[in-house]
Amino acid sequence: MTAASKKVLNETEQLRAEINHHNYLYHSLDQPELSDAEFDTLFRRLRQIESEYPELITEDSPTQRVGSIPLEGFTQVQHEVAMLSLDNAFSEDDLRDFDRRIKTRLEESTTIEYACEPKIDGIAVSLLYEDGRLVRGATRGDGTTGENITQNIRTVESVPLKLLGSGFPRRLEVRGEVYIAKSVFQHINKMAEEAGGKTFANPRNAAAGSVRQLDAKLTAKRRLAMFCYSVGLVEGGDLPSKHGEILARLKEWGLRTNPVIDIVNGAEDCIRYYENILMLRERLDYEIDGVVFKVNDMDLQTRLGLLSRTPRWAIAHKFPAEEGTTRLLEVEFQVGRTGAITPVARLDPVKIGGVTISNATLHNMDEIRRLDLVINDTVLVQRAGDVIPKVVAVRKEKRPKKTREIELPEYCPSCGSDVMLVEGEVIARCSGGLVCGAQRKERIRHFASRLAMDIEGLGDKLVVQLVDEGLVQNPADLYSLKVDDLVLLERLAPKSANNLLDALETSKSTTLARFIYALGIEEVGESTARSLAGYFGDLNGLKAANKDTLQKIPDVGPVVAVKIVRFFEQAVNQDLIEKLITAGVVWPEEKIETNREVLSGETYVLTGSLSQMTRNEAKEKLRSLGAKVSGSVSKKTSCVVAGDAAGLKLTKAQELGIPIMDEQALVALFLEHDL
Ligand code: JCF
Repeated sequence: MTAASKKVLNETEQLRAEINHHNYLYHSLDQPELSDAEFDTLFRRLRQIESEYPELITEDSPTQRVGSIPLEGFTQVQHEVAMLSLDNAFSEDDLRDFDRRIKTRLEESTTIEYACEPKIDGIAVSLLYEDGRLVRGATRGDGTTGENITQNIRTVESVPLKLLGSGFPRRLEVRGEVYIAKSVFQHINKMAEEAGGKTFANPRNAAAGSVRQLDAKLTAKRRLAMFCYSVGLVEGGDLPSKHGEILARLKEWGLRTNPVIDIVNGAEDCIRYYENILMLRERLDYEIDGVVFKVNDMDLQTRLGLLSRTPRWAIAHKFPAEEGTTRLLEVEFQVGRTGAITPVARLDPVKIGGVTISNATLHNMDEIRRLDLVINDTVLVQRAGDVIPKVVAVRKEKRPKKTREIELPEYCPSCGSDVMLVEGEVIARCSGGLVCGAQRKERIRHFASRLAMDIEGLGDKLVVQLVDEGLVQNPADLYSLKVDDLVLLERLAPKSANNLLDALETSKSTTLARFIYALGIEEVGESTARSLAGYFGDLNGLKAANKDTLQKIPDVGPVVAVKIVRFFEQAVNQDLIEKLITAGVVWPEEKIETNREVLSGETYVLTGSLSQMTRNEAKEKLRSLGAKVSGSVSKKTSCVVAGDAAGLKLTKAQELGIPIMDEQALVALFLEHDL
């Protein structure tokens, strides 16, 4: 082997600096300037040189993030400056009290300046840099003693192995939160599920597990990220006198800080910040559980000092808890419109995020097995936005002696027909079809619902009564109801009976899309129904379509196509449609969507954030114009729609010379086609 020449040495250093710079642009600033391919080229070149001249490899070379030898265990780390935790505020008043305490203690009557940031729901870690090189990564542990997780921290691409620029203290300890992005978490769980492995209950658990892997190769696969939020030990150098400026300095040195950090004055502005972040929460790709406020002036921080475990100068304003623990009282099985039998948890009522929860979904029997759940278990329940609460974990250590297994019923809890388990599906179904009262009720309820036939006044309770009294067997029977039938029902005044008949009459004039949706074909939701109506223009075309024709429609795949064909093959369904039409259900002829020729055969990619519509709206409209919408840019892409802060995909499109349109142009395109 020849010794590396001066020229090779220069190139190596040049490559490392370039890679570090682009790594920083991509991972810390989220503003990449290179395509993945260009970045890879640099990286591969460096690898090649290093394999030719192994003596040139340094610890902080960007190729050296993943070590090869798994550890036997973690060693301990003594934090030279204790890693504190934060006191919590649970209300606006708690926050005002915090502000008042600070002013009293400082004998200050003027407004206090606060640095505000989202509180990341991850794992607190410490990074130690000596002469700008990462020499140690540690967990917080109990605040005094943590674990040495250097080899795992090195795999985190937003953590620089070497600080950029200059002027950093000789020894600098940076602290922050390591986490897994929501999108990455979903991907990890999906892969684990497909491989039949263990899934994680939430991103935080996944991050905690990843940080404590003995084999850094596994950690690397978890794609951890980090936001830095403060410094600990500082030796041999000075930092600015404001917290916000320190963070800005960290950012210059290549460390990743949160982009929505703000500096505000006084408690009321802190409260406004909290509310803004709460609104932004859903849209962030990482989980947060509140916001943190810190006195911005470091001298004031020093004057305020610390309590035993928490600083007096900072507080976490927590979001209302969205998880709670309670006891599983019973599991009941509900029969849906298409006969799907779903286990539902009946819970000891518990308040979660201000809402009392007494039911939660369990999806299917596989989920119950995965959770290893038995009756009387203590369970962790999660409520996200307005979706149905779900049981996410079992507190095994709290399992009482007296428990009972949860078993799938052999017979339908509604009609007593056999319960079937369809091959390849995890969902159990009642085999009773329209004999099953529960299915009939659900089907009628669906038929009458707002986005279907929109029969006002036909609520759930009334549907139950009508079916139980034998007045209505199928949706078409609704249209033969008479006042005399209705007034016999309990609690239905003559006036309401008349109103219902009027509503039934009104509902007969509908649209083809609503009618198709109301039929309750499995897998045909409201938007698919609209596509079908737009594509065929009339019911006969749809009835006669085979599965190949159906699959030409943008949101119809092979599974849906088969369900549609089967639906129209069945005599009961043909009969139902006939009866409905005879009863007088009509719709205006649908204009066949000529629109779908507009972008037929083209593939669009959306990137960045849109301000005038949601991504889903944009996707749906593009599809209605006949375009395919894809997630990644390739030579086959026809056009990239670049919203705000568009990243890699935009770069890639520019490189490949693919046409790019901005949101304005997209809006114009939609307007042009009445969308
Ligand atoms: O994001 C966080 N979880 C977070 C935790 C942010 C902070 O600024 C913190 C923290 C814990 C302690 N600051 C301290 C002093």
